Amino acid sequence: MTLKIETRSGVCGIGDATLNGRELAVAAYLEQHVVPNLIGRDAGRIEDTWQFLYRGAYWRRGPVTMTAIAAVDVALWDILGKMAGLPLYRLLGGRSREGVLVYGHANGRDIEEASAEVGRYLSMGYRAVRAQCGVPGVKKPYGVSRLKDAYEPAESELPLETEWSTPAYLDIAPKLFERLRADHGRALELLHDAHHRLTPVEAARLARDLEPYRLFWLEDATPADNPDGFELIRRHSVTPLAVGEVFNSIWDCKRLIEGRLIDFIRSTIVHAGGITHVRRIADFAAMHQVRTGFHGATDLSPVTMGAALHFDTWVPNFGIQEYMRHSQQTDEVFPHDYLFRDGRLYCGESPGHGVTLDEKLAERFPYSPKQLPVARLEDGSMWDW
Ligand code: GCO
Ligand code: MG
Repeated sequence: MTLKIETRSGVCGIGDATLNGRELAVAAYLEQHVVPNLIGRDAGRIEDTWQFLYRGAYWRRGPVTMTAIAAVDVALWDILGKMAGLPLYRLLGGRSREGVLVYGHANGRDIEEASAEVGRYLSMGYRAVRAQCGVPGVKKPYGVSRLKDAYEPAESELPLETEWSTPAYLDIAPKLFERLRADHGRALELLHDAHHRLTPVEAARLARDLEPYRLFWLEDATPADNPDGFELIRRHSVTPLAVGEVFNSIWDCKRLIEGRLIDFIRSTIVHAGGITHVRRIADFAAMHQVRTGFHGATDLSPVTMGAALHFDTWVPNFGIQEYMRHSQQTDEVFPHDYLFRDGRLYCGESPGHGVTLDEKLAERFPYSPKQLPVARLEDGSMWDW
């Protein structure tokens, strides 16, 4: 879902509005409730427009609202860059680093295959890799996909039913990382995503069991709806923790950050109110030694990737950026100037965020609704996917 804003003088900016599996809700929010408020406004009043859309709606926060606001915000920053003739990172305050460390996803049906995939990522030049593997006895566990470069978990019109077994997972996950360190050494950065499936005490146990393998981070170890759970994990382990891809506001992050209950904040531009809001989250995080680690699965569009890379190039407390490769079709619909070299991404120098939209080509790919899977325990109980 992409929003295009055009000024009276003919300058265009684009913003990503993709909320995977709930796309049309954001489209309706934009079309019916936001766009009519934008007509005739000064495109340069980015902060005021943000406050207008946030405070002015009376109903605050939530993924639909904050994704819609993000789309407007990013399109306005893009316009500002084009008007100033400057790349976005320069508007934010200029370069803090040359390139942005990224991680890709290696996954396999078993440990053997996952380790071979990590090797493949290393040979592509990655210095950091997220690793996931199949769980014995579990059909369609999280993170194991047929696609090896992109990652598109929303596969069917109605949610795919998948299975989950926490005991089997807690047994295999440390074995995976033991093997990866044995096969690939200590220099590589390794990451892992538990995708919200553990209780706090189970998460504490996993974080402790993974300590010998020095993870860069363990992500979404337990659902963050209740941030208190992270205190329990912290009491038992020094494995760094990352949280926040499903957050949409600084208020979701506040307790975790100020309590130093996490090490990396994952909330990214498209789902957390755009550059204007994520900048506040990053500054707040910096005060508590928490670094950024933006979500960057392929179900976030190249527009978000472009904007995120400018942000990552500027933000002082940068940690890492997730980077999965979009399909060739997606790359053609969204021409962009960022590039990957030796494990890092480099944003370009074109004005704005450097990503454009080929509207003619986009017409060739009509919307086909897909929802994310759901997960159930062996006895049929609904679980977190
Ligand atoms: C990640 C994420 C994604 C999400 C997906 C949801 O860490 O990359 O967990 O894979 O599951 O983006 O749409
Ligand atoms: Mg994740």
